[in-house]
Amino acid sequence: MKPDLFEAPDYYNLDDLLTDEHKLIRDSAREWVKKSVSPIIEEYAQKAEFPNHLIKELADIGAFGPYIPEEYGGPGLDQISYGLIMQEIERGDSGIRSTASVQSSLVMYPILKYGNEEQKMRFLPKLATGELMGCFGLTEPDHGSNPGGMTTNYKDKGDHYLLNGAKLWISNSPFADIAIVWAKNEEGRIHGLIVERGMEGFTTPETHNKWSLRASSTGELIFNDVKVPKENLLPNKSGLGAPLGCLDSARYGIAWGAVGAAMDCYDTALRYSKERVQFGRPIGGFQLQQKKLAEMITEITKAQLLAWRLGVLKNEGKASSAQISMAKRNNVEMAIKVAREARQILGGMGITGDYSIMRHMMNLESVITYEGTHDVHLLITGLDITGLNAFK
Ligand code: TGC
Ligand code: FAD
Repeated sequence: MKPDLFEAPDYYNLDDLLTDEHKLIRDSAREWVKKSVSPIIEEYAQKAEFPNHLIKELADIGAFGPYIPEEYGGPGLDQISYGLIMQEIERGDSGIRSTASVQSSLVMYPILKYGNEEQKMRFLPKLATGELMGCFGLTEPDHGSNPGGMTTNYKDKGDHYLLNGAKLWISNSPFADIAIVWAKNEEGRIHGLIVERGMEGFTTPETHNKWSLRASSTGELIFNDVKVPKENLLPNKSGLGAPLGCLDSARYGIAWGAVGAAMDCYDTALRYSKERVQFGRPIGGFQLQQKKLAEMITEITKAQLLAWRLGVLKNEGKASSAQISMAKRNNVEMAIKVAREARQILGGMGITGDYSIMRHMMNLESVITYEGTHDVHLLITGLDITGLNAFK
């Protein structure tokens, strides 16, 4: 891959909206991506392997649970800091951002919000340092967009719970030490359980043959009469709203992350358009290429503003689930469109691994599907504005 010459586009001076602390956090994540992600990511994506050696470094830049309070081992940052870290990591690769999102919003968040004090003290500090890695099991082979239909279940056996079922498409499952698993009890009520690697009957086979998110490890979670200690049940929230609450946090991070991927594609295409000469002049001088670039920076700027405003609402505790859905949907679609246009500007070179664009484009095909598909988020907006539920 070519050297990383990334210069972040900031067409509307959005830096003026950030505090010095935000900029410091953002810049250190940006530098880390340049130093540690860009030089190796193409190779890992090509061989379809997660770069495990980045785990400790991700923890060091505060990417695991940025908003987790210091008393539980987190850095206690605000939501805009969390968003900026996700933006910078996804500027490098969506798969690396996935690992950070899952650890932060889908593993640490449910333990923080729904766990008891003992669970928080036992797991959160080690998750913050990457000593423990986690995954989140909601999706099942027959229940993706409709997780409420899940069949994974547990029975009360007196001194333990007995867990059975299967989860599919689980980021980080092949190497995770713990899994937050959503399962129904005998009354059909959904609860979260902390399932630990090594429990008998629990396996995590890897999913191969992905054309997307290749530097992220994806797999299954299979539970065959797994005895889960009673103290591993998350006691403080039940029902589908519990896992969906975690998704709100992760979807928020994706709204920022997708902007990072788009910024990288735009910056690469802009630089290329000024250097590549055809018909005796840089292709950036042709109106058709300028149209692409001008539309890209316009859409990126709008998405940056949406993410920032959502961050302010999150900090104030006022962001609704539907607002988060709108930002996730808009910003991921924007990023895919930017990636497709940027790839064309590079002509044939755009399909090679010498540049990041094709990898981003392929990655974003997962990002537009996971954490609620593009269609599902549209229907959430539809429900919010009409009051009429298209899912029922
Ligand atoms: P519905 O009847 O609407 O709601 C059930 C209960 O949940 C509450 N609720 C929410 N709570 C918090 N946050 C949200 N976003 C919420 N949305 C709904 C709701 O108030 C209700 O509470 P209660 O107390 O009345 O019971 O549920 P439904 O069955 O009709 O489904 C609604 C729908 C389709 C929107 C929802 O199921 C959905 O979002 N489906 C998409 C599934 C999804 O996003 N899966 C993601 C899996 S994890 C993943 O992809 C990780 S990838 C990570 C990575 O690698 O980065
Ligand atoms: P389906 O739900 O079968 O949807 C198929 C199509 O039907 C979609 O286009 C969808 O929009 C459409 N559709 C469905 N319902 C409706 C409707 N009511 N109206 C209109 N159209 C509809 N899950 C986890 O739990 N944990 C993870 O860590 C995780 N990581 C993932 C990593 C990757 C790389 C991928 C690809 C997925 C991951 N997922 C994870 C699963 C992801 O959340 C699901 O793929 C997603 O929710 C969609 O479910 P599905 O694939 O079963 O598609």
